[in-house]
Amino acid sequence: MPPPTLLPFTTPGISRKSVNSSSVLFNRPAFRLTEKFLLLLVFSGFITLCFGAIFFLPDSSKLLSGVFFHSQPVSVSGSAPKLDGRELEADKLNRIREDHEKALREAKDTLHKLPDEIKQDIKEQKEKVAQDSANKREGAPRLPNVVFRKPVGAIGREPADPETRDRQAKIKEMMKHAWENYKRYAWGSNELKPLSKRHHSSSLFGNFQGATIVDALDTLYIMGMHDEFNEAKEWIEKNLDFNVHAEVSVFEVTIRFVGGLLSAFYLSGEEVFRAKAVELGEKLLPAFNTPTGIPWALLNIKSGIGRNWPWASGGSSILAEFGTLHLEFMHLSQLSGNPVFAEKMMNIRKVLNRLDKPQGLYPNYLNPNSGQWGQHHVSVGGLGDSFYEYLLKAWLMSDKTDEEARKMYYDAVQAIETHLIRKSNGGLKYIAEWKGGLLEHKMGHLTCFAGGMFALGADGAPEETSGHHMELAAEIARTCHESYDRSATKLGPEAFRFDGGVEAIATRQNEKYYILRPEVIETHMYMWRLTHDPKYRQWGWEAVQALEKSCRVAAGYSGIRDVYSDQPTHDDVQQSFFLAETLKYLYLMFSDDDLLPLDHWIFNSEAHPLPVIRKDSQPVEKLTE
Ligand code: DMJ
Repeated sequence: MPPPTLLPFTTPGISRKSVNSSSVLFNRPAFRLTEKFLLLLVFSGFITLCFGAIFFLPDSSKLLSGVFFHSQPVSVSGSAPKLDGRELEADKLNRIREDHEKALREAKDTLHKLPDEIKQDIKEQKEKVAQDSANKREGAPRLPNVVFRKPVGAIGREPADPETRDRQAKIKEMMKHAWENYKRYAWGSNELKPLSKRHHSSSLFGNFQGATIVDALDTLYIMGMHDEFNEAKEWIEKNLDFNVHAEVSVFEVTIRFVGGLLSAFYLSGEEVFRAKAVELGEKLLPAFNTPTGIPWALLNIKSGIGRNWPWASGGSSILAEFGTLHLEFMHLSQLSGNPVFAEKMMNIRKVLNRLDKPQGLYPNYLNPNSGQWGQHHVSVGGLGDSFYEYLLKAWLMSDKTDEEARKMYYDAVQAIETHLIRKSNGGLKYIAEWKGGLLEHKMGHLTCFAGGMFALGADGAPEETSGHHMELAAEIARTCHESYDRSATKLGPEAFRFDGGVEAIATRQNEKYYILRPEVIETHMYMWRLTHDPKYRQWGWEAVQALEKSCRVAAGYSGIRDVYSDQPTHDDVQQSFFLAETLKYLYLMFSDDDLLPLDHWIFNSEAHPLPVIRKDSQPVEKLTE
């Protein structure tokens, strides 16, 4: 047998450095068992002596802090006098005493608290821990803590009046029909084809999935459809993925996905919605990498490369698209603590304010490279609409502090009234479109949102014009109702005209369709809330009956191709905005005013409610480590 070596053979993966000295010592043949035992006794005696000495020292606190924790004396300012040994010791003892006293005080406070307050404290602590761990999840953005406050008017009561109650219940049943069929036939995809009973994909969302789920979240919540809300949340947690090769519409993704997620967060306080909204917001930021900061319309989410719609005048960005991000982006800054989102918005403002406006009007096209207007087309409908809406709502959402937005809104309305608003021979007021100085006497279904906007803005209108704004709102609401009432289906066309002897009627075949759009109902909802004139509820109810008659099919709701036909054919698409907007506005119309009260919530362009950011609010704490 070979004699044992001083160093044992190393095994693979164990370096020489890792071989510990005791194995060296105890493998030497020179030590027998008794000698090893003696050595052990000596060692342990020595160690006991050392530790004993520590405990018998006079000031153990000094030793612990000075030796183990290496604490330095804290100086309040650079000029503080240096403390000698005794003073240092006293200083430390003082601090220990203060800590003890503080702990005692907190314990006393806790004892004085009511059980509910203690429960609330525990809940807040738990939420903080959950939030910290959610923040640390891989891939999730690092987010500061937010103080989540119980949302105002997120849950409504049943209306007292039996007829209103029944009507509200009917609208909830419509939501169930739309949701359950989407779930059965198109779950996880963007939209439902209710006749083909399969999914519908739209290029607006690229490879993003689940548009209907995200768009419907807040409607499910306010209708008290909690099981459905939770299954939607679960899908979002597991499947909503923005790491895909996808060219998306920056505007559509912002109003539907970011807006839907933000509202779901503000209503439910569920952290997943905030994290997803901010993650998506960050992915949209490369769209602003243009010479002017006016964002591209389309963005490849993976590569960060943007471009504009090929049909848009000379490579321009669209007013209603880059002008309809403000509400969501302000809230992204609010919830992430990152000012970059708000900065992008204020830059858009700056570019717009530097430009001359023809007759005070904003053309629909703006080139993001040159910062110059494209074609001088002006519209309060498609391509322009929600830009004006967001000026007013930016002011309202800022707790009426954003004076610049306020001025821009009322100035724009004045120019619109002077140059675009006309009255038909039959006495209907309408908003025409303006093309290089010439009026086109057509009004889009999209333009009908303006009635609600004028009503919402009436209260803050300058120089006692609030009555005038309200009248204008009522006239637009009436005209838009006429466009419904003059059709066979009692639903309105995509666009209606006031020329060639007609009023409020579509004359072109390709303008006769109705795709479940909300704008007319949206205006009726605002008019009801702000005037309580029962005719608006009546008009809303007529729309419910018309939807049931012409758009409801066995597997959901579909748009129709011709509102003037007794037996319209279906387009086979259940748009996500039908669940986000049309059904939500109808439900609100048949609810009490304290469900999502208008002085607290601002609806984004997709009807997703966002809270007013109060002057004194401080929702984000410092970043958690
Ligand atoms: C919605 O997606 C939004 O309201 C948008 O601002 C314009 N149109 C559709 C619904 O018609």
